[in-house]
Amino acid sequence: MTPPRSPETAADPRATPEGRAHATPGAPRAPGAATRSVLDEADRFSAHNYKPLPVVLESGEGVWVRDVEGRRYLDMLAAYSALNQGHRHPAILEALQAQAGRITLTSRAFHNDQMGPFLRELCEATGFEKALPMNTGAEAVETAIKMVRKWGYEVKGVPEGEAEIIVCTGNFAGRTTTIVGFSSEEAYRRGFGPFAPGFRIVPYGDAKALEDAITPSTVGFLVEPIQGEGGVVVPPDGYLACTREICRERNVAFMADEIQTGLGRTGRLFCCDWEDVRPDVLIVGKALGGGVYPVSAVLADAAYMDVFRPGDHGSTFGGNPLGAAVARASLRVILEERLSERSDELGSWFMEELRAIDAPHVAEVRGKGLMIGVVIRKESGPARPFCEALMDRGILAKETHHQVIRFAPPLVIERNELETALEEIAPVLHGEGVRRGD
Ligand code: IF1
Repeated sequence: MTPPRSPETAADPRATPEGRAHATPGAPRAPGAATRSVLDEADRFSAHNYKPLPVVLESGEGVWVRDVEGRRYLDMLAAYSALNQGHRHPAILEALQAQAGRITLTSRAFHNDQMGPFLRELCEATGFEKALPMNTGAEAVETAIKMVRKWGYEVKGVPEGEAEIIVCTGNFAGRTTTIVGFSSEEAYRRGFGPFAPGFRIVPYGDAKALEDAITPSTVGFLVEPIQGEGGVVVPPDGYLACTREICRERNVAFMADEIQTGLGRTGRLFCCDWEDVRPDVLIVGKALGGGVYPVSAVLADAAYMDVFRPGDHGSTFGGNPLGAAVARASLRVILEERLSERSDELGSWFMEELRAIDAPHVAEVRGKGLMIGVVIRKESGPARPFCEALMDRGILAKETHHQVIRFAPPLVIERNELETALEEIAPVLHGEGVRRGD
């Protein structure tokens, strides 16, 4: 792949002449000495809770990253949609640096001059009356669970301690023990019990199953509009609108986890917008922090949010001025650079191009906007070796759920960069350089 000469490449003598991560695609590339030493260090000192691709990144700009060997890669994962604005967006870095020069953390024992404007802008952008700022996605999901349970007891009249929240098979909402407790994935649960009660699992995409599962104790339905970790699973058309109506009829809070699908990823500001669905509770994170700082939030109208009283809930860093300043810039970039529209236009075109490859190893190409999953046929083996072959060709992507290659680049990507990506993706989907049986 000969990526366009960016100022960074031109200025950087280490860029390999052809810009490709590997001169001869397909030949397995042994990690260089610099890579090897970092991998060994991580192996020795880090918990082994991940199996990353054997690439060590040291710099990034926009959609391009560079490893410690000087090789350039196109980032087609965007930190699982936390980098919708691309690596080191100048406006976001500027906000970070300017706020770092003023004040970074106050705790919520005092006010600061960034949180109020941040939450106002976030409420204006999403159409909700109130927001509660947190840090990670899991913390925001836990916050939403606490809010909806308390709403159930104080407003809906569910007997204390009996609240139930319905979730879906294939859900992924974070790694805390409450959240993995309602995962349908054994690998996320094994060894971490006992788990919190009060959750019920129904098949994803089946509105009738939800309707049948609701009881007088049901206070909420927590759902991802598209399941990311579940394998980029798009529910049937109308599923969100139908389940939203069921929740309205049964006085159950419709809680949309848009931590990954939100902020432009699927071609609308929020994935729920595709079906004109306004959730009762909107959970956001990842790209809200612009790829430089963890920022998440729960949005809802006062009817829900006002169940929180001073001292009920919080966190050391939630609503801190540095994160708030970064989030204000991150949101501004998404809106002003029309990232949702870009995701829609480029994503539709890119998905069609991926389908047109018509590769023997591909069972399906699915997704919305620039949230795309390429499903590898079972008989072709797992998706991981395909991701390793893509890495050898300068494309960074990651498998999810064994068979799916996830393509979710920063939404600032240009069409010509996707065209160069396709030049490398096509041969790999035809099996070139894919080492099976590893
Ligand atoms: C990991 C997965 C993606 C999320 C949704 C809440 C959270 C996530 C829909 C929690 C986080 C991350 C977590 C990260 C990898 C990544 C991931 F593969 F794990 F499942 F994106 F699909 N809701 N997803 O996707 O947000 O607490 O992480 O800020 O844990 O490996 P978080």
